[in-house]
Amino acid sequence: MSAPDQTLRLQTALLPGGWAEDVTVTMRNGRFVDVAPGAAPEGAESVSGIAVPGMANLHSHAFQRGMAGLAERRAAHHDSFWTWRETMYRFLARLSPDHVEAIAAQAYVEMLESGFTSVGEFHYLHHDPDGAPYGNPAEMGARIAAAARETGLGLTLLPVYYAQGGFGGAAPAPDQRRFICELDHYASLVEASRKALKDLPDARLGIAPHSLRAVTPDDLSALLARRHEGPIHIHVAEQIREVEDCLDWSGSRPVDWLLDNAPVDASWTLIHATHMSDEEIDRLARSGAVAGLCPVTEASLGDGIFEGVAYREAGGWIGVGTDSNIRVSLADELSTLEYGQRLRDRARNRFAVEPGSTGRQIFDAALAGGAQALDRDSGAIAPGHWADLVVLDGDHPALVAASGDAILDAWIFAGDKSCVSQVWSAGRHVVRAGRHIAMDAVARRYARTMRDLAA
Ligand code: NGQ
Ligand code: ZN
Repeated sequence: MSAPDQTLRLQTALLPGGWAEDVTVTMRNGRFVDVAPGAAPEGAESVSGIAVPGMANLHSHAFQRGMAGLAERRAAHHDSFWTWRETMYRFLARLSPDHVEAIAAQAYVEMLESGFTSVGEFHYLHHDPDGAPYGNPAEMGARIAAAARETGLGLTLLPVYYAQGGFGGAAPAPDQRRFICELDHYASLVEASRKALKDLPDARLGIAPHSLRAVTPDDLSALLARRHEGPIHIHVAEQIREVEDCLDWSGSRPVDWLLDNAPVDASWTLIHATHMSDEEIDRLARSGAVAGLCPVTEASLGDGIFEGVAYREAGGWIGVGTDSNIRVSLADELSTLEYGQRLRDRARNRFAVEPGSTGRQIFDAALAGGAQALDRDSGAIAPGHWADLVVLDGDHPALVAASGDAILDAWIFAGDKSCVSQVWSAGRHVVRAGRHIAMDAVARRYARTMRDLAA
């Protein structure tokens, strides 16, 4: 079934060749088919403002949006990532499929409104509260797909394989029972996940061994041997304790271990990769894999600061993700990424590898890495790509005096989601005048869900 072509006349647009005025773009079946600067055909819908490619959010745990702000109180003598994780486990213990769908829809509306047009959902909440599979092994994945469908956000679903509680085959803890799979069950979960995506034309399916803490080497090999296509995501080297435990267990640091024991290439995304030696930085950069950075969450959880300057100098790929969704904001992810480098180095404009706009260089890097990580034809306003398009309000106070790359500097460092006026994901026009078209219904259901969970 094909819809009629849609033609837009963009006032200003960031094209692969640079900034252009008066650009006509034609979208067909969700993709750009024609992009022609300078033309002004009759019947085209005129779009004022500044059009930029939509960004991939390469790492999300959507359900965690529902606990945003609830772990910001001191509980232990030494609050840490690990005590946050206990809070997170307590929160997820009660979530039903309806809860997950409602929370994911709210998170996805917020992603779109902030300028993300696709998400990599790193999805591990598979089973019911007792740890028993649902009738449909991908019941929860189907709810994620429903939230993507309702909101129009592009989805790369990454069903997670989780089997052990810690390095060396440690038994999983009781509060991890909703995640745990045997290899055969996981294979049926992946197949059921594929079915759950069948009505989403631009959806992709990948796999995600959760972390080296959660998967044995044998299981990782078996998983990779069974896989035929799609991206592979894994958490790695987020916390110092994880590096130390990995050294105790294997004699290697986590990124080294993975590079030595798995065929890491451009189809891989290593989430966080916060703690790397100089050698690991170089090796990861050369592998062609994407480092999936989640700067707002990494700051929130006290993970540490990614070695961005050295990694970028080595030619490494990066993308950004909203991870815990404590704040869902494209501008904040990119500015926090840069600010971490500045705070560490006591210097400015660290992420730019060349003289010139930091905003433009971070934005370009995250566009390319994000598209690669999600296996999504996106990241450029160009024929053949999904029509993932974000229009910024040129009259917004943060942007009003800016032109060219300075627009991106202003949006990322001085603006926020209020700069975003319109968004299309794969040709679906879901944000208009700064608001998602389903936002009222989604927000009402989210409010009911949160009150239900608080009761
Ligand atoms: C997650 N989140 O899977 O949601 C993890 C916490 C873990 C982050 N690492 C659980 N940020 O890593 O064990
Ligand atoms: Zn994560």
